[in-house]
Amino acid sequence: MPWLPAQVSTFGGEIDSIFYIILVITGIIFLLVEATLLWFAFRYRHREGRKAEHIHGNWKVEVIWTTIPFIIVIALGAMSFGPWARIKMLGRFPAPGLEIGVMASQFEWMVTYPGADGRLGTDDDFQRRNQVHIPVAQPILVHLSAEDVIHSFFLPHFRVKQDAVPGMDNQVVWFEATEPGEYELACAELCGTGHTRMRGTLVVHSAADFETWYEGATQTAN
Ligand SMILES: [Cu+2]
Repeated sequence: MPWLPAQVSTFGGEIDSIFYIILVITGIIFLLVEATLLWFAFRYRHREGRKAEHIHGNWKVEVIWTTIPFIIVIALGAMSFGPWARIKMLGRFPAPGLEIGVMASQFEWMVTYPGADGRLGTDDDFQRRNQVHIPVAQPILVHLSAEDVIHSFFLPHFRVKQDAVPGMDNQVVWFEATEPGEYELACAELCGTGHTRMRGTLVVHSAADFETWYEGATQTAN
């Protein structure tokens, strides 16, 4: 559909499907409610000589308008539980092909990559400001943190959005890219006067290009 950005992550399609199902259900209900409102406003408009009547509830109608939304909400919950568990539950994360750290601050993203030893949190780690480089077709695990206020790590093309809250350790998010290219990294939490400038670039490389970039980066870092 044209109004969402093209999606390039392994789980983006599932999220879009859920989004459209909810949009259709809420859209139909919205139209029905507005049509009923207009019809009632017309049907029961003021007329000379007609007196208003009091009604004291209608058991049957109340049961119907409680049961139908209940069933819809339970069905939506059941439908989205599988994708939710796979995308958000720590124990279900896939083994990462690359782990990076992202520190959000007013107003930039500091990205930390593991150095030649392949491990984060060691001396040979290196950093890039507002630049995330990843290989295509590999699960990427991001360790998110915030230095000052709440920010939100938003990759619109990947259907990824996760708050970065200061003082909270081990906020993690994962995703896997399906297409090489350059994509936007935005902050989705109003975090101060420079919020709109808080943009980074996510570069998805082919496997070979990523090797080249990574080798170059580790050499200049040391
Ligand atoms: Cu921010």
